[in-house]
Amino acid sequence: MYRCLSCVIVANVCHRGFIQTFCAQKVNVFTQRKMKFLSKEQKLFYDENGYVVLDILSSAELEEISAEYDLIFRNKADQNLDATWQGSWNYTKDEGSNTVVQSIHGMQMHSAVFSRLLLHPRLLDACEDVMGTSNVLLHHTKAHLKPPGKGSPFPMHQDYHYFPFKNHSMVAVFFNLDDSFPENGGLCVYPGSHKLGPQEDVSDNPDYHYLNKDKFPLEAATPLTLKKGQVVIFSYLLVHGSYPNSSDRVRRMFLVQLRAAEDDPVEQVHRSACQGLVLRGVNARRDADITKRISGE
Ligand SMILES: O=C(O)CCC(=O)C(=O)O
Repeated sequence: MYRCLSCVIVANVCHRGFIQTFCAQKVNVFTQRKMKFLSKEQKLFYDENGYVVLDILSSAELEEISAEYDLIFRNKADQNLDATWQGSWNYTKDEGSNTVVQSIHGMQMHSAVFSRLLLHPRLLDACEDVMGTSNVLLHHTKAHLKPPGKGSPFPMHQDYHYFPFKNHSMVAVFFNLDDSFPENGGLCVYPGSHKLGPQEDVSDNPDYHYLNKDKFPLEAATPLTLKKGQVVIFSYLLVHGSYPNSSDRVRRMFLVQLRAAEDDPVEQVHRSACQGLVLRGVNARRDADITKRISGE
């Protein structure tokens, strides 16, 4: 609740992170939220470019996450982990090369290290700033490990096509567990592309989504060179992809997708472990209907 000069006003958060206020005089003004973690420059950079690179983790936190990540991947090495995207974009398959990206979803179901990370106070402060809401819900998590020399690329895409929401509040929080750069399969982006809105999905495979290579060639994207431990937060509308890992170094990442409690899915797709868990604030829309207690809705 925010107080106008002389009267009590009600505050709502719009999808761009501004507080819409209505005072007794029926004045309707937008004011910037008070930042908790981001500087004004970082917030402006995010609004303009659709992503921001942040230093959030301490080296002790990074070490713990990194060791636990390796342990989980080692213990699951005999399972089916390859998540290389399918579809006609996949030039590596056409050329007969055999790339892989090992993927484990729902890392918080494997270890409490990742459950704790989801509640990291500085991380959630940063997410509040970027998302413009105090009510932050988990959508899903995943880890991608691109092995040296044969790590799969990801075609340019918007995460939107996998799980569309009405107000586009969804962000990805991409933790780089290794130094990452183009040669070891690092991330690349089209800065500002989040402002274009949803772009045409040209995939010929219903389980994968990607954009027209002529409109968004991988070669024209901006590579992000990141230090290990750095976190990139980006809008699910940002056009992004990543390079093959042709280096002699591994590229490991952990990714969390978050959304505002005030937003609604366009359709019920991409259900996953712990979806809807309240990480910050409240979910006032959550039903308490006793008949739904088993289904978990
Ligand atoms: O692991 C990567 O390099 C990119 C992953 C990605 O963009 C995605 O899964 O949406």
